[in-house]
Amino acid sequence: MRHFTSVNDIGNLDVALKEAFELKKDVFRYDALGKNKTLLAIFFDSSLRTRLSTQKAALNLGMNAIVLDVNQGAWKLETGRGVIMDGDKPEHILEAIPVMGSYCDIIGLRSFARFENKQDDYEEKILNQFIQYSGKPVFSMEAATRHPLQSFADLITIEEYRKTERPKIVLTWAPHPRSLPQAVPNSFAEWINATDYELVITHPEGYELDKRFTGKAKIEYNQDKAFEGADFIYAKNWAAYNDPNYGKILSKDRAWTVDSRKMALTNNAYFMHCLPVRRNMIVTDEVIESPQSIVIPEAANRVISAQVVLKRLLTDNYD
Ligand code: AN0
Ligand code: CP
Repeated sequence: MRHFTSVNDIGNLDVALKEAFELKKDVFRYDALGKNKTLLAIFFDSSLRTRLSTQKAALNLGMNAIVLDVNQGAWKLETGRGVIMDGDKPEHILEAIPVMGSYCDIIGLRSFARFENKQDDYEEKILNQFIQYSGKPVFSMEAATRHPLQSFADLITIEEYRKTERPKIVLTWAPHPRSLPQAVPNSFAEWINATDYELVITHPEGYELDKRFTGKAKIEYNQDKAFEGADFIYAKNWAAYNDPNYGKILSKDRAWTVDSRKMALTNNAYFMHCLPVRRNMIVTDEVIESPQSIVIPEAANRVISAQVVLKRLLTDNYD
């Protein structure tokens, strides 16, 4: 594996999951693998879990980890070529990327969709510039269209909790006051579609996701109907994808908030969310605090998904 940006880079999922569970049993087993190797984790956007779990994964493998918050203390970066740089951005990303690459062995990048230009977002312009110009293996810590470390951790968690061979997994839209990217739901759908599990996606009309990600999933506009018989409820807000509403909020309807009445329609489903979550917008206090809520073990598995990915990047590029 040279770079990690989607489920396609991880190869056979059963093998990857087996590796994850082996690592989870003994996280320090490969603590010599990363000796004298440096991870540079670059954040264009805020993070709690990704920032900590990725550093912890690197430390477990014996790596050094350095972190850059681009918008706090670094120079503001121009991204467009041909721009006359007489504004507020003193540095161009085309110099910054190879400079950052020269200080490390592996780069982790967080750069959300900007919702300014759909094509730039969906072509992963920033992530691909890092791949092209850094000279180093790059992995996504949530890019414009995907959050693969999250989805991998989600799948590890589903494997730990599922009671049936082929669980019914429901991805439900829920309301939020701000425009959020489609990366988490896109990526979740893509990873679940790589298994043979049943995936149902429910959202208000107008919130359809890109079919390249939702693939064979069933779309159900009636949330109650979608919840019937579900084994896992995965809640997430996202902004509209379809033109002319790309990046817009079409609804803040709290009738879509996940509550106990809706959870009672399920097959005693587990509740999942990638976090951070806005209580009583996405999910009620009662549901997120219930014994069926597995958001904390889900977040804990972020160390494991990051560690599998870093281990493979180290082994395939430096061993
Ligand atoms: C981000 C998102 O929805 O993509 C990060 C989630 C991991 N969430 C927020 O910005 C609240
Ligand atoms: N789930 C997740 O990626 O959280 P952070 O945005 O806090 O990293």
